[in-house]
Amino acid sequence: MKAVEVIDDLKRRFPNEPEYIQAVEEVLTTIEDVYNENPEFERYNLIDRLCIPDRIFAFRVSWVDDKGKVQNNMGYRVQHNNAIGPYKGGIRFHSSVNLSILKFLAFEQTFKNSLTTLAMGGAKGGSDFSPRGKSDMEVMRFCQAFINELWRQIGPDTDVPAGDIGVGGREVGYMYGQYKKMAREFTGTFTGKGLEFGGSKIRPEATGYGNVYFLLEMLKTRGIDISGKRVAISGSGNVATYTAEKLLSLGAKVVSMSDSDGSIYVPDGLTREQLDYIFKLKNIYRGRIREFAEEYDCQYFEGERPWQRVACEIAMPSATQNEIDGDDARALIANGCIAVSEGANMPSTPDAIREFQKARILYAPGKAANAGGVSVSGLEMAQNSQKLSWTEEEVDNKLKQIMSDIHTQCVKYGTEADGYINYVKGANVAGFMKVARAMMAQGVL
Ligand code: NDP
Ligand code: 2IT
Repeated sequence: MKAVEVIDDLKRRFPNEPEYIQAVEEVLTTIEDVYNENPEFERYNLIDRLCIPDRIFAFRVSWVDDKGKVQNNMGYRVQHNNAIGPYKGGIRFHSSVNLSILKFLAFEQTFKNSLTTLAMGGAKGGSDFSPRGKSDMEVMRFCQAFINELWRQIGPDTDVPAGDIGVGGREVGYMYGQYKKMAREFTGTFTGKGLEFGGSKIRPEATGYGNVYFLLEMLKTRGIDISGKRVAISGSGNVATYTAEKLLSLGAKVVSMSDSDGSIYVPDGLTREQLDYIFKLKNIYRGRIREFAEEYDCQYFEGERPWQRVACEIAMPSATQNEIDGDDARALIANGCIAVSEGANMPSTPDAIREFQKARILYAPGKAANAGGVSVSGLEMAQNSQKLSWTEEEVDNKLKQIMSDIHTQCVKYGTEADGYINYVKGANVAGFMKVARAMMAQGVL
């Protein structure tokens, strides 16, 4: 396999899917050597089968808004690969959602889920519906209409969706409710459910906590203590807020957060009370981060991401894809950044990744660092199958162990001759090998 040839072929076949091609390129260029050491992979044309999703569902979602007007959105589910377990991955509701973005996310999810050590295949779904500015009833009607189309394609051992951007506990609750009504079964077909109906303790916290656990493992390789370190976080949603909470409990300083309108800068670090304010602002009042700046009279950069202006030792991008470009990466490094751990999926552009690796700073890609979320989803599935629920401590301990195991895999497959740990290569090779062996064993499907 020549990575460039496969990528050129995919570009020709899917010319309008830049995010998908970007995600594939990052993986193929790092697994090329390992792939070519196994000639049987090539005989089975494994690479094509691994890059192209097993199947994609696309559908129209029609629903009625509060004014009685009929609205139409697109809905999708990309079932990428189920070689090692049922299709598994979140659902994203955001105006930017399209097939290229969902294909990149489903592709990434396949390798991420492989790294978790649990039995989960890869999938992703979503819609160009934006919950922003919609009433609760509008969100409910949309979720019900979305599931009316999708419910036949999912199930506890077939495909298990969860949250992502724009899909949190409220949306999962509405979708699960409609699924249960249509399928006439009460099973663990969604994760991220409410605690009263099968949700797991620590699932809401898991992506943010897991990212901090992974960061601690990385810092340990260089003997660096987290206490007192300044951390720039982007986003102010699920992943960002629980990342911040865990960091504060460890004595680190969270100096920035953001939303799609702008970012705040708090050089001395957020207090616990200020973080609680952000949590309420985002989850209860569904407000903007600008309101935090007004309330606490701190610096606010309208229309800007945190990276250019903030002095920090650590960056934890937790908003969206391609939110750190080459210039941002250079600014971060110049301002003293020594570690980047990705809460979001593919937040760094290829140029930014090159800068981080060239500077030899600690850099963990999302598929390793943010795998805590889907890992606790896997633990939620296990609890649902057993019809038991585990304690917070049990789940948190398992999460810590999984993040440590993912780190070990990255070190095993990613350590370079000079001792630098290339976490991108480590995560891609480890994730790929498990899926590849399972596909080989199961024949041409
Ligand atoms: P939320 O919807 O809870 O929060 C998203 C945050 O990012 C919001 O602050 C939002 O701002 C901001 N944001 C979203 N899109 C953009 C954009 N295009 N430009 C700038 N800011 C943006 O989502 P999550 O916290 O769940 O997800 C954040 C990231 O983490 C995503 O990349 C997701 O794929 C990834 N992830 C999530 C997991 C989970 O368990 N939830 C697991 C693993 C990864 P605004 O309110 O203005 O839109
Ligand atoms: O990107 C991700 O890993 C998620 N959005 C979580 C997926 C899941 O199934 O919990």
